[in-house]
Amino acid sequence: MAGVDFREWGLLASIDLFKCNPQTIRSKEKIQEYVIKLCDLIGVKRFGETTIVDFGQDEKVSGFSMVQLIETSLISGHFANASNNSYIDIFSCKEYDIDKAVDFSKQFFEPENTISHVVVRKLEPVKGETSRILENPRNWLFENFGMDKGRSLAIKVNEMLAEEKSPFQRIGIFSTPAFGKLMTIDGIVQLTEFDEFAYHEMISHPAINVKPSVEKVLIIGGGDGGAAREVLKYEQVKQVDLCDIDAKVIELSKKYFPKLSCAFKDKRLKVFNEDGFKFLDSRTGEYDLIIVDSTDPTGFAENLFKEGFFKKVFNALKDDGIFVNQLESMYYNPDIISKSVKALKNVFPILNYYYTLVPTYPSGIIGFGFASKKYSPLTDYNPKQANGVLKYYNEEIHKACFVLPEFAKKIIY
Ligand code: SPD
Repeated sequence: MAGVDFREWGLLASIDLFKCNPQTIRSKEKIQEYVIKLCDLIGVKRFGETTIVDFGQDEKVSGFSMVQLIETSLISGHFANASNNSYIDIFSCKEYDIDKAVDFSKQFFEPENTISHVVVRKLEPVKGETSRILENPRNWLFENFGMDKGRSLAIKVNEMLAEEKSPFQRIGIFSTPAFGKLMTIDGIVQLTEFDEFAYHEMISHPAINVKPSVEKVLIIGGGDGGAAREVLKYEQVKQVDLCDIDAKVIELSKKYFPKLSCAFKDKRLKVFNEDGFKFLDSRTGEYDLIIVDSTDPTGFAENLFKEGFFKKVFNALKDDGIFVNQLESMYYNPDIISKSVKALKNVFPILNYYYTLVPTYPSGIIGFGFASKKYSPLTDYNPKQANGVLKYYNEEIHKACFVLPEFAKKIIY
């Protein structure tokens, strides 16, 4: 009977080092020094001389290749002059410390980015069986939101439809067998056709169904158009300003996500490709509702989670205005949530937190801050008719989504 055997007999580390120090990778002496020091550090014995050869003059292929036999197998390396990338493989049937090898390689070649893949070789398969273990399966997209803690989200991909680098971020569009088309920003899943409704309905409808009148709305971020589509389902909404710094997101959404980007055809929508911070500077007491539909708080989005920004939002809202912002997973981001909630409470008199279920986000759950100058989402429920069918939001959800488990209450209240 085939089973799982955890006995291991060999370790292969493939270390990819991107944009290394050009002088180091072009020096035969330095590569030799690297091999000697590496072997000493991880306790493997060199067997014979190091072979280091240059692959020719043509810059496209030129660069050193290196092979060093060791008593327990071999180490090889390829150093590409055209890209300044290095690709190192260390295979040994004697165990060694992979972290030490990776850290030393980074320190020696000074790359901008590093990826390491580790393959653990195990016992031979049961006689007559061919066993194939995919350690890093191809065509899977991994959102590594905590690899160090043993967490990752994997989604199988059919093909990459687009990858664009804007001045602000890297945007990817993929087709997937399970979730339809999918958008990433800097490797973070933003939305899929399968479950975007659960996010976009919930970032929009609860606030509109609390404040008696919502005519003017500002969306910061949200360049895919999903939140705008939801807000525009209400006839009472007369104007939606959408301020997304990155025109590329809008362009790609229009091309690949027609059901999201239909909002851009609505005459009530005005688009501003500006920095949300600066945009707010010139707005006072204007909006009934401000929504921040941002990516996670890394890079320039980080400021959207801080008190200085919340003060500007407060100032741009009418006296009875409401602010809703994307506020992460109560399971995986308690620190971000508690810091932002604290800052929101310093600015707004009423603060609640609610959530929705989105299977393609880490932990399958994502929350929102509901900060308000006057109305409470719990006691001022004021239902309104939205045009078109809603797939997630209804009266029961409105009442239930603000009810939090004990551990989340401790983070928020
Ligand atoms: N962890 C990812 C959170 C992404 C939130 N924003 C998504 C944008 C969809 N309009």
